[in-house]
Amino acid sequence: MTTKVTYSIPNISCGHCVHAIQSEVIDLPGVKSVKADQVLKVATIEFEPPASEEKIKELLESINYPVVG
Ligand SMILES: [Cu+2]
Repeated sequence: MTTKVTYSIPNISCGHCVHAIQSEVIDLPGVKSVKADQVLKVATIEFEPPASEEKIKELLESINYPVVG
């Protein structure tokens, strides 16, 4: 089952952030798509196991883009 979640990531400030998030998160096993938006400061991520919300949040925090909310 694929899950699609939009995360609020206030640290997104420019195109570099968008690229960094998209290229890092897509490498997580189970992640199907990643679309970050520098205006809305969100990332919409589609994933299935073994990826999980917890693993995605841990990864984002480790690259200095913590999820808020
Ligand atoms: Cu940036």
